[in-house]
Order: sequence, then structure tokens, then C-alpha cells
Amino acid sequence: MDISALQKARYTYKPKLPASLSRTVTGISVELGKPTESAANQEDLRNLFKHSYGKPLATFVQGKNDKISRSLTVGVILSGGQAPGGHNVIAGLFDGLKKGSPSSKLYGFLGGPSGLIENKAVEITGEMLEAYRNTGGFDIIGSGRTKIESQEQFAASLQTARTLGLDAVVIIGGDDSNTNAALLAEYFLDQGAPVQVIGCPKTIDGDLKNNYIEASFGFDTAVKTYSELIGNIERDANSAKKYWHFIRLMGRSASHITLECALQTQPNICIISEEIASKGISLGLIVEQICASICRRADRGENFGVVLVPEGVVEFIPEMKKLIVELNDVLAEEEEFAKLTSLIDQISWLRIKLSPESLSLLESLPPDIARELLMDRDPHGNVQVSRIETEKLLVGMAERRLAEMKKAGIYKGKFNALGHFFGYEGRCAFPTNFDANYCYSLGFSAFVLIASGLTGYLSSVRNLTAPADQWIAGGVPLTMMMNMEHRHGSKKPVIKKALVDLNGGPFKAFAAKRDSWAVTTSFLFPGAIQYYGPPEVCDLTTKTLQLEHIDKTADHA
Ligand code: FBP
Repeated sequence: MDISALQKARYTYKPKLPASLSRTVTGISVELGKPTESAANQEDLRNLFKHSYGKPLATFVQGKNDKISRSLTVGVILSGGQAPGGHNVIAGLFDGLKKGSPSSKLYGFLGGPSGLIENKAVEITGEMLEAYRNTGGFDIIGSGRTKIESQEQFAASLQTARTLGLDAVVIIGGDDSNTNAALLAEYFLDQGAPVQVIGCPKTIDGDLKNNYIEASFGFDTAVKTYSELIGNIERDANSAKKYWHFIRLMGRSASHITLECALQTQPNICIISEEIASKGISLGLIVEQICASICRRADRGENFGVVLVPEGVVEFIPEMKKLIVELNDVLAEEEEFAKLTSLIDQISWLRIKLSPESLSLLESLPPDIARELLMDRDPHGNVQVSRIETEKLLVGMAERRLAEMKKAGIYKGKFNALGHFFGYEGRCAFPTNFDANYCYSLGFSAFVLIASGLTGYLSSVRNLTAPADQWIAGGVPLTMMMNMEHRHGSKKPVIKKALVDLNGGPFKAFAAKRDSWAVTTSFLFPGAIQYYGPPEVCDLTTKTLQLEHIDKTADHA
């Protein structure tokens, strides 16, 4: 098979581990802290997770560990959207297992959680893994978004675990997939089945984080890929001086990706969904603010610019959010609706089900956007925001508003706009050195958690702004990150999503500069990810991680 020169070179890269994991495995011991509480709704969660609620934090330290050299059989699942570094999590887990005992086995479930339910698995061998080390993608075993939620699915998962003789299942996923991991751990305990469940924090969206999970893997690589592309577009805009580029960026809910890209590239305008929600800014006002910048730049003769739009923003604009919540509830149980194919029929079916305000908003939207809002939800009940072309909606609205402003003599410039969407471009890039090391460490930590007999934990590697050997590895109880939320028309236990903190360092750093970026051309060109070369270029962490680290250090001072 042909492989690129970079792929060949990356096979030989040796990921770095925290010092606590670099010693011989029998020298890695686990220190357990005090019992923990969930993020909110403690009473509800204590009742729902009778066997796994409130476990202590685990930290790996130097010490004797006799249990660790057992022969283990483990199954691994890649769940949800691709994120750079997934192959390295599997590599770290595999290498850990084999260091523990060469007779240990690792099965990979095919196509995500459904592989566990249906017992579709392959044994991952050293030889097979060699072709995937330090590469992007999830293609070694594939991924999927099946949600393990019914009693039949839980029972089938247990049956698979028994058939394969599994000691543990590792679920590599985001907040929804790790919610599944928590439910599965609880189910196995309830059934008295000795099958442990460990999660690993994956998602380019960067919204699976808290005091113990500093970042989800894949974020570093994805934002650097998008920032390179945005920087290239900025340079083109500044050369041609004739286009406004509206760039929508992935990130289903939180705006971490968009915020980090703004810090790396200094565009003219960047919308942060969390701010829109907190200030109750309407769609009309967003367009007004964009047009104000376009006008001021036109007055300086600069009829070009760059606008960053988080894909999740539609769910944060108050009137759109109300519409989406109503649609989610109405569409959750309706088979009748799924049979309707034309937009006219769909809207007339919804006429008596939606509130008058939501109905009139839906009817006022361009047909393409209305159609996108009515598309199928994902298995977790989420609207598929990556398919809603918000950048086009904003371009259309800005065009109309600028035409009015021109008529009124307030605007004298020219407005030619181009829309872009960057999402899939970043999800399978070769992991940066940071993600290659981080993912390998997360996989290795998952092995130590399993070998230490723990279940219901998320593998955790902290102190990420320091060099890898100073990282702190361990595990965080999954129930510690949970709360109750309204999903699919009812209250469900879920891992709490970390949205952009408007009082946090990253947002404040952006807010301090944005007024000047809105008028002057202040573009920054980060360039392509570098895998080889000076550490100040190759090992640079994200600005989000650096600024959040400064916040945490100040909190502890
Ligand atoms: P995960 O949360 O599963 O990691 O997925 C993240 C993501 O890339 C979002 O940014 C995006 O909205 C979504 O996946 C798109 O998924 P799909 O390609 O399955 O529609």
C-alpha cells in the first residue's frame, strides 16, 4: 500500500508518557482520594448510580503494584465523531496491556458501541497497530453514534463481554459516549458482572473538561488545522481585498473551537454562542453588529474581512433555541412526521404543535435553513448543527441589511461574501505531537485503571501545559461529572458539557482585543502544524489551555 512520506516518518515517532507511567508497570501504584459528589443533582444521581456513585479520585504514583501484571482481556470502542489521536489511545492501551502481561488481549469493537451490542469485534494485534501509530482517523476499527440505553442493549453488551471473556471495556468518546460508559459500568455492577468500564475524553469540540480533565483529545490538532486554513484565507482576503469570508467552524454546542481559532488568527468578527445566550442577543442584533464592522471597515476603504461563526450558535440565539427545543420535543416520538417529505407539509403538520412565535420564526427562515432544522436528530437527541448552514443565513441577512443601509446613505462600500465550513478537514489530521503524546498517555492510563481493578472512571492526564514527563495521570469518577438534563422530552443523567466561561481567561483575552480587530486588519497567520523542528513551534499548546492554566494558578494563589 502507498503511504505518504509523513505517514512513514510518523510511524517511528515515540510518544512521550508522564514520568509516573514511564517506569516498569509493577512500580505504578494508585493513590485514592476522598469520596466525590456529582456536579449537580446529587440526590437523583445517587439513586440512579447506586453502585458507582461517589467513587474517589485516582492518581498514579510511584509504588509497588503486584496486581498489575495480570493477564487481561479488554475490549475498546471508538465512539462518536472522529478526533485526531484515537489510534494512539488504542496504542497506549495495547502497549500497557502487553507490558502488564504478554498474554493480555485487546479486542476492537467495529463501528462504535453497536459493535459491543452485536459482538462485532476483531483482535487488535501488534502488527495491525503498526500501520496506525501516530496517524489520524478512527479507521482501525471505525466509530459510530449508537446509544446504549435500552435494557436489551445493556443485556446484549453483557452477553458480548461474557462471550469474549472481557475483564473491561474502554469507551473512547465525548460527553454523550462517556454518559453511556457510566450507565454501562453501573449496569455491570448491578448484575454482579466483573466487567470494568473506563472512558477516555475525546472530542474536537473541547467541551468535555473540568478541573481534572483539562482538555479532550483532538482539540489541539483540530484547532491548529482550522487556524492554518483561516490564516490562509485572511492572507488571501488581505491580498485580493474584495471578499468578506464567513467561516463556520465545527463545535456542536460550545464555542471553544471558534474562540481558540479567533485567538490564533485575530479575525474581524467572531461570534461566541455562550455570550449570545447570556446577553439574549437576537439574530437581528447579531447581523446589526456584523454590519457595523463592515461599514466601519468600508469607511477605511477595506471592503474585505473575516467572520468566524460557531456551528452551534443557532441553539444559543434565544428565539432559535426556543424553536429548536420545541422541535426536539415534538419530533422525538413522531413517526408520522418522518413520512412527510415536503417542507410545506412539514410546516403545516407543525402548525398546531409549535408556539405562535416559533411557528412564525420557522416560516420566516430561508427554506434551506428551515429544512436543515427539521432534519433527523442524532441518536442522542441532538439537532445536527453541522448540517445547518448558518454562515449562509448570516450572509443573506447581512446583504439585505447593507442594501437598506446603502439606501439610507449610511453605507458606501461594496459587499461580496463567500461562505465556508471547516469541520471534517480537522477531525482526522495527523495528531500534533501534543495529541500524539496525550492520547498515548490516556490509553496507557486506562490500562493502569483497569489493572488496578477500578470501574466507572474517565482516564485523566493533567498539568498539560508542562512538558509531558511532568503530566499527572490518574482517573476521575464518571459520576463526578454528571448532572440531570432535559433530553428527548424527559430528564436524563448526563455528563455536564463545559461551555465557554465568559469570566475565563480565553474569553477575556478575546474580548479585550475584538473591538480593534473589528475595524483594523490585525490578522495572524499561524501556518501549518509542525511535527519536526524547534519545540517552541512543535510543542506549542493551545492558547485556551495556556490561559485556563493561568486562571487555575491564580485561583490557587
Ligand atoms: P463528538 O462530540 O462525538 O466528538 O463529535 C463532534 C463533532 O465533530 C461536532 O463538532 C459535530 O457537530 C459533529 O461531530 C458532527 O458529527 P457527524 O459527522 O456525525 O454529523
